[in-house]
Amino acid sequence: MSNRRTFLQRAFSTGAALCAGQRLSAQAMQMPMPAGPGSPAAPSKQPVTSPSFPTPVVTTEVGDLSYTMDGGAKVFHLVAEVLRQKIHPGKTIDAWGFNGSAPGPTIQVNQGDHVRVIFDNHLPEPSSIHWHGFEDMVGYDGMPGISQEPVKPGGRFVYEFDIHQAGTYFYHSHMAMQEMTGMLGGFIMHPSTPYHPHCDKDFLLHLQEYAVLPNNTVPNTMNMEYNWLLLNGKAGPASTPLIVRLGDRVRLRFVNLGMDHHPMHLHGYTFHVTGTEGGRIHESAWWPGNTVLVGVAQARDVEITANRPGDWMLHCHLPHHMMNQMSSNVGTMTRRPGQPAGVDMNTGMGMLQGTPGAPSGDDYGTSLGRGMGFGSTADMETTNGPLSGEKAMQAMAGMPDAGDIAKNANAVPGFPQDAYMEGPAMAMDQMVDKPENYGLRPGWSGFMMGMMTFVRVLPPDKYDEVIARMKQAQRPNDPYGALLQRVS
Ligand SMILES: [Cu+2]
Repeated sequence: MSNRRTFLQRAFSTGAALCAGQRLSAQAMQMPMPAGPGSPAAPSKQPVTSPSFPTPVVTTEVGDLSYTMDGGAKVFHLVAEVLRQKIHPGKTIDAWGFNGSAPGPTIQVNQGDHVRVIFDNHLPEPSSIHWHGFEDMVGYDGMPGISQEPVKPGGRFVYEFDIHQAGTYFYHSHMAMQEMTGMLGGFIMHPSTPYHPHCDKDFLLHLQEYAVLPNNTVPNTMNMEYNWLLLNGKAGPASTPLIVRLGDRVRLRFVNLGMDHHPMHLHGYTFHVTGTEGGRIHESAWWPGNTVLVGVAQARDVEITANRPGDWMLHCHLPHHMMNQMSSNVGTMTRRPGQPAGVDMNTGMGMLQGTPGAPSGDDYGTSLGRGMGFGSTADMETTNGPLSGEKAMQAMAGMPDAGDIAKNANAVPGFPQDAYMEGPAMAMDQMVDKPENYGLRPGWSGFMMGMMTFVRVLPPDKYDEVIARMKQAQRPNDPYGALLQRVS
């Protein structure tokens, strides 16, 4: 898991860790990494990893960026770098992000703080960081070639802010393609006068999409057909549920720095939209809903009182954003008896001769790449996926079996509607096991994909059990850490 590395890197923001980070990136790029000229070094004091806020914001998967104090300034050390990240049990990608993760770790400060961000560029090309929505000096706006020199590979730039705003803000590379491969992160400004009513839980969710075709690991930033939809860098069911105690008041902060707009839908509740990327909305202007459209470059804060127990789904409601590894198919969606499995590019798609009926014809298109590597590859009736196999079904407790498919399913135009699957989706409860999933209905993971997770509103006994397991896990730099410290 890349998280392990993330945790280790984030555990230190001292000079030693800086050297280690430079070594890593230098190896990856096979080039020397000069130190940035004319910039202050990171203060070598103890990092503050769990600052005190009335309600700390939890960013599942990525956690927070620690800081050190230098006089009255909170000093954050933000490192842009290339990284590998597991976004799903079956998919690891090469992303660009910050301090070991994409999105980068969340920065949390208080209104009134003086903040310094030391930005080091460990990418193989220039970059700079834009502080989205900050009302501050243009010199720190992060526009490469406009407000500052682009930060060259191995270079450094130091940003300074007096935080007078409050709300859900974010940072990102202002090189558009860098942003699309993961270079973004949250920046929470806690208000000096706490919001009313008080929220017991506060979560930040980055809405992201990547186009990473099968057998590829590098997000194609020019492709506009996205097939991986993520919350905080994970696709369902690998996303981490939001753990809430029955009765808690809960704030969800959605941040969208992608190419698509996302209508985020919460089951079982009517929420109120209480904030935007411009900060808090006056209570008289809150509006109710159960779906909030989070447009590109926008933030939306919503709040509920979690008074209805259950594992409630929270997801983008665009149908294609509730799936994983979507990719355009050719031909009909299922094979018929007599069609071979696993035909080559030419026969299947007619890449060269264009026959028969190819590239998008019904004759062979659906066989393309679908050979499972065992048994006869001809005359098999719809055994494309592993799900028709008895053994596969036995391994997935709680999943419906192949008997759920009508006998004549293959004669029905349009079957199946889950591309590459001829039956229910695959459950992988064990592969995505974590304390936050404890007690979910067996087989749940077969029904959760893409930009999707749960708000788990747990009665006290179940809540205590899950929290105990989360504590027991003792995960280094646990994104839930600040919250776990507060609950007995
Ligand atoms: Cu969406």
